[in-house]
Amino acid sequence: AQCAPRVFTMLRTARRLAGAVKPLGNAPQVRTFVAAKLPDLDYDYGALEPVITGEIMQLHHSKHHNTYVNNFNVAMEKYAEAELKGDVGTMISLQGAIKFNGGGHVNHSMFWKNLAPPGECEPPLGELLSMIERDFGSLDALKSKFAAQTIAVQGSGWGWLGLEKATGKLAVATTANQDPCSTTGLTPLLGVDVWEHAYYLKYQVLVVGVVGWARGARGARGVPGRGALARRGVSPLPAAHARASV
Ligand code: MN3
Repeated sequence: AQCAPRVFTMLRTARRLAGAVKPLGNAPQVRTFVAAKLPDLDYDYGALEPVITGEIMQLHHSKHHNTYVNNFNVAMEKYAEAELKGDVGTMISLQGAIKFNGGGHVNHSMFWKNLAPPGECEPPLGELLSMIERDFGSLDALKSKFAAQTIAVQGSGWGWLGLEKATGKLAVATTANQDPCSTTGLTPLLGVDVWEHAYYLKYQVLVVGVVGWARGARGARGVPGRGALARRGVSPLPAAHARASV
């Protein structure tokens, strides 16, 4: 019974992801959706070197992320067919694939925005820095907490810095597999991929350094206030490196 609300949330998320589900014409109502697409990166594959190699970036984006996108679209098409037929058994059986691949798509779409070339990274400033200092003590304390919790993820998953809407506080969280940050109740600000494919064998240990905050993303008016942060679903605001060390 506990799973039910999650499933519905997941399906709503999946539908949002896939675009509006629009009835076509009058009757019969045919549901369709706009297929998810692999987003372009804001930088070249090699732009994050020497922190992350161009080869890893290319594989991770063009192969792994693209696979999540394709599998998500296939699952959503099957789901729409099953829904039309009232085939509840099939609809239920597809939910795992929708959650995994839809989550993979959402998570990676944000991850690319969280990364920036080394020369374009700056520490957080303004209200965001104030919030970090208020909620964690200091930026270094946030980095330590983030690294400790993220490295402790068993198997594969994600580390998150998110905003707790009810309290307006920042918090660190982790999720397993490709579960999106939204499953923790936090609005994601920054996510770090803790899947082996994110750094491959070249990097034996992932040391999470929440390093940079993209200069360009902060905009002319500086760091957005708490309200602006809270309204962001997938925020391009903070950019971080998952700094990998050999
Ligand atoms: Mn990945």
